[in-house]
Amino acid sequence: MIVVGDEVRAAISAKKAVVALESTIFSTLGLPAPANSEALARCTKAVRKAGAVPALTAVVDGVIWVGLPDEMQELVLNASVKVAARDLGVASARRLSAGVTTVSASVVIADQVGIEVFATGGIGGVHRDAEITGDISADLDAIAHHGVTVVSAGAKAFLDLPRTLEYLETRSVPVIGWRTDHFPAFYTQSSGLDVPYRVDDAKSVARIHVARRELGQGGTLLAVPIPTHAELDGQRIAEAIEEGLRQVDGRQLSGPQVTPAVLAEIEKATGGESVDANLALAENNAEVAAKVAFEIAQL
Ligand code: PSU
Ligand code: MN
Repeated sequence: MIVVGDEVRAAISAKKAVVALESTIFSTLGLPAPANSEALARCTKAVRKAGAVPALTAVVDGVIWVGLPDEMQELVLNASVKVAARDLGVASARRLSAGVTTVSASVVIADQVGIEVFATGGIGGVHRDAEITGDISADLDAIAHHGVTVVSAGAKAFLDLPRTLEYLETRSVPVIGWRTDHFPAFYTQSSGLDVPYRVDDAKSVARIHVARRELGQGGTLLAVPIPTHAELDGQRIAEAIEEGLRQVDGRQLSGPQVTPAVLAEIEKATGGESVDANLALAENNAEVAAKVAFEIAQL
């Protein structure tokens, strides 16, 4: 069962701006405590400040929440069961006590209740050894399939970014650079790869979103570079990623375990700098998403 929180339900019926948020990033699978609760507070505040209503998604006692009530947020911060799109139905039917939603699950939920904009830090993508492991995040297909504009700082930098862009092209997802011609690399502003489209204001994103909605096409990826003041040194983060991947490589991890393990190792290798960067970019994405949602609501 999907339950829409009161404030979110009112906003949807009044056609006001709403921004869906995933919860994996706010659990310890995404960020270490207490940075996870700080991230949640900063993102929800940023959405409100820009004139939209935040709608946090999560599973609690089998209920798929969108607009999780504040008093239940503690459950999300402590949860360690990752719920992707494939897991949603099972989590609901089996009354999972507490589960955190990924991008793929959140996009499914948002679409189902009529929320058209979603924000996160970085989406999942094609992993670097995908030709061997077959590991391609379900986030990509979920975005392709659901008419939600997803705002992120590109895809996580430890992924295979060129292949991630190729895959998005194959699935007809337009990747739009927010005030940039380059695909961001999460911790740094540019991966050096070109994006097919650039926009410089929220209204332009809203127009593209609405045009795709009229066509009955799927989602759009708005790629927002990390703010300049929070950007990490490219060389240093590249080394930390190599180190993180090496650490995880020997552990025979697969499926949903891979991403949280790599994130934790990168955090270690950067001495926590990656966490500060993650907070800053997630907050910035939430703000941009709210502006886009606001403009969509005007059209
Ligand atoms: N962004 C972060 N940290 C995270 C994630 C995103 O900064 O933990 C999560 C998101 O929930 C995303 C998921 O949907 O990782 C992708 O996991 P996988 O690679 O297993 O598809
Ligand atoms: Mn995977």
